[in-house]
Amino acid sequence: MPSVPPGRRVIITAALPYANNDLHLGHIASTYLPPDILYRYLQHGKAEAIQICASDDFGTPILIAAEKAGKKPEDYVAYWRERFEQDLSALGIDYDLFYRTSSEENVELVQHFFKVLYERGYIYPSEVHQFYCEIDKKFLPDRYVRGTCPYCGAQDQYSDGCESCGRTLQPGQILNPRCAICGTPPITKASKHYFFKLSSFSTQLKEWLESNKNLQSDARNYVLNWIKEGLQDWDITRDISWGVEIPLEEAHGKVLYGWFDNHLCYISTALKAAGKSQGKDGADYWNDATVYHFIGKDIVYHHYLFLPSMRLGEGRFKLPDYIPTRGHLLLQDKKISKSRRWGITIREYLPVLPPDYLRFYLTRITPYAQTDSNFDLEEFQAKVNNELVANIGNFCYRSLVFVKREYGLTIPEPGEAGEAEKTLLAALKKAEEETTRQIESGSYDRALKAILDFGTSCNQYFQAKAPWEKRPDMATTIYYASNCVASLAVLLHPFIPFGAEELWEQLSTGKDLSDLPWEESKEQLLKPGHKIAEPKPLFRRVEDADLAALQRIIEGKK
Ligand code: B3M
Ligand code: ZN
Repeated sequence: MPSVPPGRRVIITAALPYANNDLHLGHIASTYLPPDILYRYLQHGKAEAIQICASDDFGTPILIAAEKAGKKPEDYVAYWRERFEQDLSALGIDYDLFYRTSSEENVELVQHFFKVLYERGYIYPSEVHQFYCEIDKKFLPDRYVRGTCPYCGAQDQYSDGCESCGRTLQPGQILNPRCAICGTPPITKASKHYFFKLSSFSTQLKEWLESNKNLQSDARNYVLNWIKEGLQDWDITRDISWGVEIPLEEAHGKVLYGWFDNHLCYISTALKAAGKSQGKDGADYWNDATVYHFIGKDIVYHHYLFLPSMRLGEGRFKLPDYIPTRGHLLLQDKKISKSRRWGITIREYLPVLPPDYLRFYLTRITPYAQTDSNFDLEEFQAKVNNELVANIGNFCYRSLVFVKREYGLTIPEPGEAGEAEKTLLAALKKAEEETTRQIESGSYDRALKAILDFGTSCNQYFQAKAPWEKRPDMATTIYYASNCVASLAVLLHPFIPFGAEELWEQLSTGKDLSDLPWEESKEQLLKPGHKIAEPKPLFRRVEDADLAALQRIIEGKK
């Protein structure tokens, strides 16, 4: 690791995937790829950074799915957690720790939060009426009840939301309720539940939202509106067996709602990854860091209101500095949805094309905003072929082939830099500065664009200097061109790590790419006399047959 500026520590988290489904392209675009770009960039000597994630293990949908699969919930979630790690790692997204909300450490932290909030009066009990099945002898929260949507009349919807019209339903609102396990109509029965007083944090939340200038303004504004309309207290209890047990004698058999425990897993996992306790050293570690929580726009409510309120109530762990929030990814202009059988999972994508192509295209089309992006197969092919393969790939390969053919794989001694070289070096300096500026401000799409523009300058230089004509300054041309290749490897590393590392290998510097300080990307990294390895083409084109394969994946689900 290159040395980092003193005191710059960064904790990066990505929203925790529910342990009951494979990750698809949409998850990657909004939630898992952006933090990885930041993480990889910071590792080039910019900060001491850790990146963590975890499986979101608890909740009614997961318990039901486990029951259906005939598995114990513990085994069921372990299966998915392993798949997440495999899929993410295959895309080059690795974590200091990929943990789980059901970990011992998280349960400990969650119960501690409950106790403190309860003692301080931020959690209070209240009697509620719940669906109960007399056949199964069970309370039936959320997805345990199906019925007719009171808004649009769609049948066979879960009691917490309608998949047909997209509305959220409150307990008791569903019409013609039936138990999802046995099909009989449930009765209602009283149960003691615990509520979190979200309303008492309105003023503090408002102050934080207004003073934290790092938050995106679109999210900030509509969260401020929710506060203006008045915040509802949250029912944080579930009458099921799978969850963090409520640490009170009289609450025996009840567990906490998943959204009470899951975001605390950011803290418990980061502390575990850093080897800190949940006591003072852990709190100091957390509070000394710049904290990023990357999310998709559908969980804004939880991250801008629920999460900060709980932290404010407990008081020891600071609020996030950044909550980078991105919109949905559409696929061929349609919403990705498992129930509507529309989408491509990572597992389905990977046998077809390299991970870098997906990273490249998703970064290109995903802005730092809540607007939705669209994965368009033809645009994907065109962007990869024109911008990555033709622009970047060809320039690198052509330059290194000259080093091989004309100089026996040895970087030649350059002559004096002329106008063309000065223009090229100015373009490189600009690219490094612009990429840095855009990454630091969250716009990874623009950062990548700045590198591509530099790639265009490199190609123009090469064309203009026409080394194949063997002019007297050919050595100068090849020296500067191959040094630009080295710079590109560093600059592209956060975005397309596989290609960047392969390129770096070809340059045979003997150093780890991640060990290179970021700023050095604007220097001449290859000295005259340095010997490179055998050049190879970095990328292959996306063929029509590849698109057809992706198309078949989509069609195959219908
Ligand atoms: N498990 C996934 C979602 O709602 C949810 C995120 C938890 S982050 C603490 O998209
Ligand atoms: Zn409906």
